[in-house]
Amino acid sequence: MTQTSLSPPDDGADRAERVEHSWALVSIVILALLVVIAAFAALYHGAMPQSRVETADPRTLHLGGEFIESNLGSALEPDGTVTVRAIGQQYSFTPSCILVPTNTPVTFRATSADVVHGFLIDGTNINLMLVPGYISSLGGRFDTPGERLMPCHEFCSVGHEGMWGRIKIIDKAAFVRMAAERRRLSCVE
Ligand SMILES: [Cu+2]
Repeated sequence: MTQTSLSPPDDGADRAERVEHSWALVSIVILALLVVIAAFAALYHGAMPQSRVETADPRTLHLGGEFIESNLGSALEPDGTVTVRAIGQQYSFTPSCILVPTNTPVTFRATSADVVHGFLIDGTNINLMLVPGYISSLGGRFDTPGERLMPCHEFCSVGHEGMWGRIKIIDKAAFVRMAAERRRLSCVE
């Protein structure tokens, strides 16, 4: 008997183990990459987990709180940014014309008073779903003055096709002058 015939037959077990280790390593690298992406999104973009979800009772929006009618429209904050509050309902937005300044960080906060609506500003990546019971929020910035359309892009029943709003972007100095006179601004005539 020779030495080689005494060793166990080569059934590929070693090779299979090596392959398994390689695949395990690939999975670990993917997991590590996802952790890095999540950490980057959380720290750099200020993304929050779903547990931070903000709610607003659609039955009492008109009675008080953030989305009462007198609080809708554009507000200049003490830090120089602008907050826009709006409501979508069958089949219009309130306010139906939103006024924002150029070159200013703008935060949109909106909700729905009835069914799901869409909040989309044409030609930008501002695109929200307005879900009754929840507050949708997104930041944006506008470089040039002008006017943009804001169609509801979630089918919300028979009058959906007539549900349009407008965004009017005006010079920052003019906006600041108007904000000194009125607490909430809009371009509704
Ligand atoms: Cu709608």
